[in-house]
Amino acid sequence: MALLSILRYPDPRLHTVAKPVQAVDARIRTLVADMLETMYDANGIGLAATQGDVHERLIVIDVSEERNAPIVLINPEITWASEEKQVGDEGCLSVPGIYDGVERSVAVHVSALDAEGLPRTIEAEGLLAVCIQHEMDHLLGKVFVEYLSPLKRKRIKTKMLKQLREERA
Ligand code: K1U
Ligand code: ZN
Repeated sequence: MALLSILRYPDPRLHTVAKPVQAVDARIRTLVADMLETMYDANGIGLAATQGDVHERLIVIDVSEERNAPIVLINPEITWASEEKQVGDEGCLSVPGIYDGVERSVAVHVSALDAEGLPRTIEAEGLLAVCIQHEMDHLLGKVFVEYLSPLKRKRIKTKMLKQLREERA
């Protein structure tokens, strides 16, 4: 297994639209293992393949306290989203240190393939529903800061570029 390097906002590659996974084969199973390892190592509750610069429709999630309940969603599609919405604070491993409120559906239904390539459906609410919507946005090339005001986004971009410059100095 290997840790993936997580793309940092405002890297333009984060805006790539992911393509469907063609076959759940050994390459995809290795990618799933690497994404889970990377998510746990970074203390995240989710990770989209996009963040690892792999532009295929694959996300991993674990919202459990014990960090022992991984969810793998390949070619996920939201089949239903509640009209009821709620604003909650979100973070992103690609935008470290930034947390802000985003409005999301309170509940979603998702269909996908699991790590074995078998179809599965999930009826999610609460943090899991929020995380699924956040990760699926990544697959569409959208980062949560794009829901914020242009002024906030500009400030975040400046802060991220400064952080990157300092890390490289
Ligand atoms: O996509 C990612 O970068 C992962 C992201 C997922 C996420 C967190 C919070 C709301 C929606 C989606 C993270 O895991 S950020 C990590 C983090 O600090 C966090 C962990 C648990 C709850 C809230 C934030
Ligand atoms: Zn994110």
